[in-house]
Amino acid sequence: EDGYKLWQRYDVFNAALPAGSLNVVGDSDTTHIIRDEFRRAFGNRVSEKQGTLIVQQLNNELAARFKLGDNVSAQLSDEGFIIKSLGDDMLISAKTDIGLLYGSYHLLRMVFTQQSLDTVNVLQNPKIKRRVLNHWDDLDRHTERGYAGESIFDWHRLPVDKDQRYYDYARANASIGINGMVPLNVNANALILTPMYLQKVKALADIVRPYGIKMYLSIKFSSPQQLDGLPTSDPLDPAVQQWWQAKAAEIYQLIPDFGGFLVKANSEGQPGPGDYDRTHADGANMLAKALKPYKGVVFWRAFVYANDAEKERSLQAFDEFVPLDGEFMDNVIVQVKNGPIDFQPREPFSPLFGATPNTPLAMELQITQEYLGFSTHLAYLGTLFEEAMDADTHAKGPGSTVAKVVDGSLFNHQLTGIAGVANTGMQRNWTGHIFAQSNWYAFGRLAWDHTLSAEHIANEWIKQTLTVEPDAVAQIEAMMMPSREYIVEYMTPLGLHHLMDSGHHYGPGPWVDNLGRADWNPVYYHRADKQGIGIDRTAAGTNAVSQYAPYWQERFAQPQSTPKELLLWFHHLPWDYTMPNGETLWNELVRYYYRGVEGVTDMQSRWQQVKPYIDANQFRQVDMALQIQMQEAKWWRDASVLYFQTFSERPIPDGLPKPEGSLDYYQSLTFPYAPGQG
Ligand code: BDP
Repeated sequence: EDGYKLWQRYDVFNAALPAGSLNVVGDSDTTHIIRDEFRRAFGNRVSEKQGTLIVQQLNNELAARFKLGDNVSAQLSDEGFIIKSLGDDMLISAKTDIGLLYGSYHLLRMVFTQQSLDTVNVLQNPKIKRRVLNHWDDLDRHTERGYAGESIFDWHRLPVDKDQRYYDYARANASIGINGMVPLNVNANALILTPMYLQKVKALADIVRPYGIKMYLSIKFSSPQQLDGLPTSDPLDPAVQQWWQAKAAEIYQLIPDFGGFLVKANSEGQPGPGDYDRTHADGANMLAKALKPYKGVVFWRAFVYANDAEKERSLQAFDEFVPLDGEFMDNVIVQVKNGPIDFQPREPFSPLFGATPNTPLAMELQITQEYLGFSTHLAYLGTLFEEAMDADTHAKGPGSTVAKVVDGSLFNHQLTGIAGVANTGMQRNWTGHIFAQSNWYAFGRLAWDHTLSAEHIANEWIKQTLTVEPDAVAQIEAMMMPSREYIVEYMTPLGLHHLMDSGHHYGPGPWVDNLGRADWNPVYYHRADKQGIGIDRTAAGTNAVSQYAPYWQERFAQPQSTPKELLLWFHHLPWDYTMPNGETLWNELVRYYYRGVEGVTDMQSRWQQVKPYIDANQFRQVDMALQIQMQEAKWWRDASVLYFQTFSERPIPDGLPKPEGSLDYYQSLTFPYAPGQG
């Protein structure tokens, strides 16, 4: 088993169709996919029951026969489904074939996670409407922040070569409810909008459509100039507006259900409306207007931070976007990273969530592990995603979670979306580390239903991917659930952040202080000195706390009431500051670094215990990755502790082994060929 089949192995155990026969009604590409999927899952195996599994769009007769109730249709969205058993028969029904497909995948999940199918009565609708993978893949197949080989999109051979991988990609996404894809990096290439490339995009769109997946494109804001020599890309210039309208018409001619544009503008060197003294709303609305006749939308990213030595970086997106609340057209959704800085192992929620009642916000999560150990560290991110969703903004009192902002329920928005930065590549197992598949899986599952727990999702994934043996499932769950926290501990404990080395972001670089911009340097974020460590974001410091609701302002104002995990995110504290358990900050900090490494030891020993239940090839791959992770966890720990010790001038607490190398040694390491660079 090389991991190619992801969580769709179907051979973890031999299951039978949960009925005597299958009747899929319909003749669309999607219903063919449904038949094919059942065949893959069960071959010719059927249960001893006599009944039939019917997969059919809803009609009155079915509703009456299966006692679905009068208003079942009103309860279902276009993507929703019901599964109901009646005697020996079972029905999967929906208003659309895509709903049938989702229902079928749900039933397969129930079978392969060994849930009881005696009496099934399920009705589900996705909570968030646009569930989109953002690939940071370039046209030359380099993947920015990709650690699983080159891009799966072979633009050179498209549109003729419709690689099987594209179909398998679509199957995997559909099985977890992902319904949108952006195949091109947000650091976009204008060429994607040329007729030649649009033909290639069309070929991909045609492949994924029957799986319920819409195509979106990242665009370069300066495309009118770059592609057609216009003198400007000013969004208020009529010729520029016309250019985009004509381009939209051209796209929809080829791809009638095209989803829309994703835009990184005036961020990290990308062009944007700011180049012409226009606002983000001016830029987004120009594109939104071009897409509007076709029901397309604009995902406009809020990941912006100017080169402004005066204003601390975490403040900037909020300050730029909150004043624009209400100015965006109704087919614009602003895409916000989960935290205020940049996908760190732990961040507080972005204060933008809850602060823009008149602007729908999509949340952007990073599935690829740019800051969490690339594809050699076992980091189950279901827990991170869950933490991000469940964070309570208190924007409208308690219970105003980020999830409710994103699913539209808090401020009553119909346009809802969530994006995950993909971790796919050409490696046989797609993600470089088998456990990294679980993060793709968790993203999809949570995007569909953010009330699912990370633990539940891990359990589902393990059973479909690795083993159903109960003891082994429990052991693997015990590896996955704390795995992200271990990484936080050996990289950035207690609210530290942005301590990675420059450019490639591989390994520790807390000492880095020489980059072109102050806020690219780790020293900007940890501010360690002889007195203490941490960045003061209270009113006495950068005052980032003021961007949160009063509930959090009060709590973040004092170290005693700040959650321990975010302590040094909000406070600069003396080395001898007394922690709740009576220890000094220095001792606690060091202990966390060591604890993270112990966590990796624990994962290693659990992995050895499950060996008899895991495919030999999968076992080996994870075993080797854990060895690398162990080396790198120690590297992070030792380099960080030695570096911070030069400020604290305090000993490593008794009982802990001394670091293996010297600080000079760690500082001398260079990695010119680290993967996935920007
Ligand atoms: C950062 C990445 C960079 C991306 C940027 C973004 O290092 O490669 O281009 O985010 O989200 O985390 O635009």
